[in-house]
Amino acid sequence: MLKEKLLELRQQALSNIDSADELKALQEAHVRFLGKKGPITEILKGMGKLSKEERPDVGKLANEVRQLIAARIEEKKTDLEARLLDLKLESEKLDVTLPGRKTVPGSHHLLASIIREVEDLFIGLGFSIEEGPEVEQDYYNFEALNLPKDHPARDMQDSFYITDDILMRTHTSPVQARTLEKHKGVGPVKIICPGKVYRRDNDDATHSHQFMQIEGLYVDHKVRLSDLKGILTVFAKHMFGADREIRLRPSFFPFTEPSVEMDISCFRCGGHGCNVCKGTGWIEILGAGMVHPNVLRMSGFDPSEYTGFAFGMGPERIAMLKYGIEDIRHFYTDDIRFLKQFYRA
Ligand code: 2NL
Repeated sequence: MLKEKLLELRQQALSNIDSADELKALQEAHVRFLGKKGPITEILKGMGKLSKEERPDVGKLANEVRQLIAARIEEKKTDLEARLLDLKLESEKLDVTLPGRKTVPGSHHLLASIIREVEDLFIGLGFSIEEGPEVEQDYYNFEALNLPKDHPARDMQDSFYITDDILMRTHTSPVQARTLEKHKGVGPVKIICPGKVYRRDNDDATHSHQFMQIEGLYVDHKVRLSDLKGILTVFAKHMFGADREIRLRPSFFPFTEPSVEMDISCFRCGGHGCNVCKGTGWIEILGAGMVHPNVLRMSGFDPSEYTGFAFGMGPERIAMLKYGIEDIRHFYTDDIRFLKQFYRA
């Protein structure tokens, strides 16, 4: 009886082990057949109840069956482990001879390129770059620039106010006022201030509530309008071609006196008249002037000792003219199809 049971157990166990395709199934077979509560252990425990004749045969067979099952489990385990390792190696195979993934290098934004181009020129002319806060005090944004409290440019309608006397700067001029103040009445001050500025505008093809400005300032003994004219001529030729001419027209800014508007001869038609210059032969580029004595005085410079010129331009306008861009919003919506056209521009 017991012998038959053992032979049957052996049969069951071996077929169980053979069909196991996971280590877990082998473990289960081990517990089930050879565990402390398993059938073979039970038989071996019950040996004492057997007759002397039966005992050696059953004992021998039980031990043989146990050893056979244990050996088969061990064998199958080695086998399974090898197969699992093969699968893992296969799935993690790495072909080091494949070509690498292509990464597309980035490029400066067109406006950054324009600003750098202007900066490079003016650094070459002895100017240095100054930066300042975009969240600015009313004093530096307006007061110090000869824009008194009742000036229309200070209208809530045109500026983003944070508090009654703090706002998003509406131009980069406050950086220049701060720099003048820092120099404590001693020149020269020769700077370029590029940066973001903010105005309350409804965005359209020609308006953006945030845009860029580049301003320049040169304050020293005996700086004259002819110095401004010379510097602007160099600038016009550098940015728009060596055969550009400039002209200055009278204008008005609260912080300069006299004030001028600078035009360049049309880079498209050379001055004969075309659709770029709207038939006039001239294109308006920037505003400028001699620093107002009030501005010098408020920043600690003596206007009887020092004079200076200043100018301000919009990099967007320069880029739009140069590349025929028809909508200012292209600069700020980051459509890759737009940006890609100026790759390394
Ligand atoms: C324009 C005109 C201008 C200035 C900016 C300036 C700054 C100081 C003193 C005097 Cl601290 N002037 N800046 C002067 C004239 C014109 O910008 O149309 N910009 C786009």
